[in-house]
Amino acid sequence: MTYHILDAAGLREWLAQQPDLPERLGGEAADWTIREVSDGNLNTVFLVTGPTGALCCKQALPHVRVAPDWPMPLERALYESRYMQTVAPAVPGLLPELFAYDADLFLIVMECLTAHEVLRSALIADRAVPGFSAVIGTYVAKTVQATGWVNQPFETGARLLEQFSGNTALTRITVDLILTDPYRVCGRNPAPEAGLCEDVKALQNDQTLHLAVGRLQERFLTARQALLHGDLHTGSIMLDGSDVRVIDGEFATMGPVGFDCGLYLGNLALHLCAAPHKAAMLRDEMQAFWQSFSKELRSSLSKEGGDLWALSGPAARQDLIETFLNGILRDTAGFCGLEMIRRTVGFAQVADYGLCNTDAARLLARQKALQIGRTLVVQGTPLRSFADILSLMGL
Ligand code: SR1
Ligand code: MG
Repeated sequence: MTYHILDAAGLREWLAQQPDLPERLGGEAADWTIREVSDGNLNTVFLVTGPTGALCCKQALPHVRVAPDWPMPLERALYESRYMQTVAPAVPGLLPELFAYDADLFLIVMECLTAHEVLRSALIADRAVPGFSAVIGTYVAKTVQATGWVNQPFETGARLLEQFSGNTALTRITVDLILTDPYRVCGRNPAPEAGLCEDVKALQNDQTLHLAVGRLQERFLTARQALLHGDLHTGSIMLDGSDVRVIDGEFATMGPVGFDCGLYLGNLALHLCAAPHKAAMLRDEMQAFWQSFSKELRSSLSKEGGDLWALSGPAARQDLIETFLNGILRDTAGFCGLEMIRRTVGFAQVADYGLCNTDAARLLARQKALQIGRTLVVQGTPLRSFADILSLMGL
């Protein structure tokens, strides 16, 4: 079948012709309810419900869904399905199950997380059950163990580089939207609210900041430490009580581990700026993230398996581990800061600011995010522990 954009009728027809999928739904094609629930910036998503089961169907469009005049290659669906297949064995139960991928329609069919809610929405509505960040910390560490150079033979990394380095269209989005646009005059940046104009100008003229952003650009594009999710914000995570799932791995690429950590923490920190009364809960979540991430990673890095560090005995290996973790800590702070800044002044802003009741409160929240973001990117003094990141956030 040649590529065409599916509507509910087209999807019903396609599903009915598939070998196993109709069985999951039960009944006849006419019995299935199909509902479009597209919510993200890029793709269309349908939930299909039948008498005995449900499916989530996600199709790539030839353009950005929320900006139809912005063309976008379809292959992102291929990379998302590849990411799911690559990391699923390492993080069982933490991703939706992948049922099918259609290479002509650029269509992913996966487990329907009917009872789950997007973490960002759950946070905004005060419905998120604390404890989710520890799961995400473990998730990131386990994906590093499965795809990084310390625990796997170098051939694994070489294969992953080959499989994901073609994901240039989405890497381009990251390079532009996170690492460049917020710091220059750019038509994609929405006009800032009146009170924020001076702050935006300051971002464009801040040479010290630009130098630090340059270091992070270099880290993102040249440090191929492990396979990243690449867009691990609170909109890419779903919760049902303590059942936590990571979705939307279409930005997957080999990169610095601190990128995934930083994006996740940056979105919690943005929520904090918009809802400062939740500081204690968010501080606990951030700490739980880092604790579970670093504990799991230390434990896997202590084991041999890759070609890296193979010559070092236990004591020397501990030194290597701590140096490696300190590098991740530094990157985490930097990417966290970049995420806070781009989600405040760039193309893809966050709904969390809607929690502010007045224009003045929202302006203050945005200014706070920019100030913390800058501090995390520039990092005046060397960071030694996660407590240093919390302290740069004023926590
Ligand atoms: C054009 S895509 C804009 C943003 O949405 C995605 O979720 C990524 O975060 C990307 O930067
Ligand atoms: Mg997404």
